[in-house]
Amino acid sequence: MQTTYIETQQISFLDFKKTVLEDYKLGRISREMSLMGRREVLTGKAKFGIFGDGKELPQLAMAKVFRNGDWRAGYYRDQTFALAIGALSVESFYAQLYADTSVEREPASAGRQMNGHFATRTLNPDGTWKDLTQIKNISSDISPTAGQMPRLLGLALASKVFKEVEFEGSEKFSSKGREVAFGTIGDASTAEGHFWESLNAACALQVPMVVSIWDDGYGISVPTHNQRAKKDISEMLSGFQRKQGENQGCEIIQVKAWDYPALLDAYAKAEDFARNHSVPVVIHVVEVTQPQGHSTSGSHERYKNGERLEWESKYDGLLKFREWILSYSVEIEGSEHILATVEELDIIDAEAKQITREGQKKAWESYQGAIKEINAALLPLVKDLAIESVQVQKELEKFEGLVSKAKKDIFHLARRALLLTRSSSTPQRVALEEKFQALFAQEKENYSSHLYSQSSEKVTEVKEVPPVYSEDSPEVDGRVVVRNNFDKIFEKYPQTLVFGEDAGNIGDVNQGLEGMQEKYGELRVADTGIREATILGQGLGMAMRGLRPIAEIQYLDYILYCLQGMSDDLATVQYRTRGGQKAPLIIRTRGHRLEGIWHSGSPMAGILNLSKGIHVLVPRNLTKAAGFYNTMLQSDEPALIVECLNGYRLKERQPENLGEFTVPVGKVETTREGSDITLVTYGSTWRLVMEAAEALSELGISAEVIDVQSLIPFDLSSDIVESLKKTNRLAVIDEDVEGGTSAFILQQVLEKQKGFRHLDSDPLTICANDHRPAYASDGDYFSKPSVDDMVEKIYMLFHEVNPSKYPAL
Ligand SMILES: Cc1ncc(C[n+]2csc(CCOP(=O)(O)OP(=O)(O)O)c2C)c(N)n1
Ligand SMILES: [Mg+2]
Repeated sequence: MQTTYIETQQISFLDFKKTVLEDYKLGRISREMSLMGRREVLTGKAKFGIFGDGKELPQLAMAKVFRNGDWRAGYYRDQTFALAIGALSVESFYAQLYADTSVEREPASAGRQMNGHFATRTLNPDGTWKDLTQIKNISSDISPTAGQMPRLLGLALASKVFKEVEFEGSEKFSSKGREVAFGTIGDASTAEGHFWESLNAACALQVPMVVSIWDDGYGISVPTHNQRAKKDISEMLSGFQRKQGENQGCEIIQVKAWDYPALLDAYAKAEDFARNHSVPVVIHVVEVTQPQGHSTSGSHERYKNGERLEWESKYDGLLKFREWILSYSVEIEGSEHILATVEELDIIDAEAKQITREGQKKAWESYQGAIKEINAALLPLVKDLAIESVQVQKELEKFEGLVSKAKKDIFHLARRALLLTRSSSTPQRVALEEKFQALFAQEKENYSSHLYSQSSEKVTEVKEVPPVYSEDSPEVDGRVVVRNNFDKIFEKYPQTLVFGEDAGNIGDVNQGLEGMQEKYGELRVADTGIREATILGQGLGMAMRGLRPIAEIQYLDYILYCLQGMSDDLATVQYRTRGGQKAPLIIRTRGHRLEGIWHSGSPMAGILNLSKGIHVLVPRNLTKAAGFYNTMLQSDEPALIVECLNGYRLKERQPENLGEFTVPVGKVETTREGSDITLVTYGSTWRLVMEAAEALSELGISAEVIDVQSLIPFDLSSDIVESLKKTNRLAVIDEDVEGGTSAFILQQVLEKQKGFRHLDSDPLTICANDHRPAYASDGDYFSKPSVDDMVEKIYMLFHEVNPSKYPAL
């Protein structure tokens, strides 16, 4: 038996005994939480439960080496770890199981996430950063399996960056890069590409990352030998093993989930590799059990045979731990010392049960208490109304017949009562209406706040600083404007760094970063492998740790590789923690029309729809793009900035105040005034629309052109409808497919801004064909809206209105 860790601790026997028994107790509490958790779901008090039973021991060992300032990116099995580092209590565990919306009682997600989705709050209530070096940090979990891995890479890489980068306030984020990022993943989830991509990148970058694989042999019902090339993931990973003298690869440690001393040893070794040598480590924890099966959704007896079930009960980690404690004895100065007797452990077991029961009861009472408060506020008012309405009385009876009452039931009752008494204006109804509105607004906040930042650094608070031009402002290629602006950015903000495929040495494929690596070094201006999902994760993790990364995705067409992470992880960071965490990552990419199927796509609607929570900015030229970077760097929010792929060689006047001027988000720009029709567009198509407007003017049609610039947020001051009030006609021109971004723009303008009230003609959309854009200039002409298409379609709108003035084409 390996006992190196224990031996090297050089603590007194009494302290050792205390630690072991505390671990045993915490393990037992965690197990009771799982057992009782399942019962809470099966008796209908909670909707769904997923627990960490069987995984207690390795998590206790992991917690031992997890220090203040460290980070975890893991998944739903880690309740024991979260308990052990003080990020979870019995009460907060059950508060999450019940979906309690109180931040105090359920700090991980305020009731927004299923149970088992852990997080610590890295932000103060006003959205400013806490001192992250003084706390143990859990980046908020997400449900998509392996989705935590790209973020883990970024969390680990940040330590490496902080070894060299310092800036005002950086001491709140890192103690000179000494922090380790710990990851956890299930065995079956190692079949996901994200796992391999992240591990590959970590091994290439040599980051302080320790990934634990909880190998319980199953992914829900599917045994892992059906999921992988080889049954043994350690064997598969052996090619990643670091070789003596090489600065690549990782260490792989295999350890049994029920072997307490070996686990302590494994984690101590792993910590040393990662913290002291910046070497990534995989800990393959084998012989893990799952006493209650996967989740409350099913029973594992359906897919595990008798032999497996018997083995699992024999090799239960806590049972083995108990056996080990009871068998441990050591001779000190002639007398034998033991850790505990059976009776002592039985007492601990009973205490664990008691503590769990009490915590669960308290959590339930608090959760119910909040609902009862709403009931107490609304029910008497509904009862008052029931006196004047038989129908309300009936609704009330239905409500009172419900076995359990959730918030939605009382709100439904109040809304029904208000609806049924709509023609009454008695003081009773007024009282109910007022109370209902106030409480409903509170619940809206509970369930819908923090999709975007609510801090004083939210992007809409950034001051607009127009670009300044002088007579000497040079006309340069667009790429030079953005490059020179990046130069100012890197100078001004030491916490910024950019990375992507070809972003370093050659200064990106369009030289928008030319010379920046030479000037700012390979850490801040870096090349990466071709691995968009982890480029995104790299940025996300670093942004969570106070850096200001700019993750470059080489072309918009390839953003689909990281759209999962954008959508599931980045876009939801603030929302899923109810403002407890943030990741102000900027994603830089270039796209829209150029050449060929995968170099001129503009799938903006797909991106928009999947990324609510991330600002989506579509500047028409590189000066505007530069201004957006300057804006976003002053805010604490994430954004996607799509540069125009065909704009790098077009001439632009370079502003004098590079690095300073800002382009406000959510503000449209009218780039041509007109009186007959409003043409709304964005990005690369804008130049063609301007050409079309010129051609239309020759046909006697005066077109106003509006560049949206910012799709999310969209026209915050409703300027487009103001234009419609004047022109009474609307065309949206967009190189996305039909019903794509143009549909979004129409919904915003017609419905939200009530633009339909001002239209004298049908609204028109001019979009790309549904197929991908064909190659070369002719492919573009026939696939995307051309100036000819625009002129003809818009002209025909006027023909419909006045055929004699505008004869048919
Ligand atoms: C991307 C994705 N696919 C499918 C699921 C549904 N799902 C949830 S857990 C799970 C099994 C995961 O097994 P494993 O990684 O071994 O972890 P374990 O639950 O065994 O600890 C699956 C398929 C998911 N959450 N995410
Ligand atoms: Mg598994």
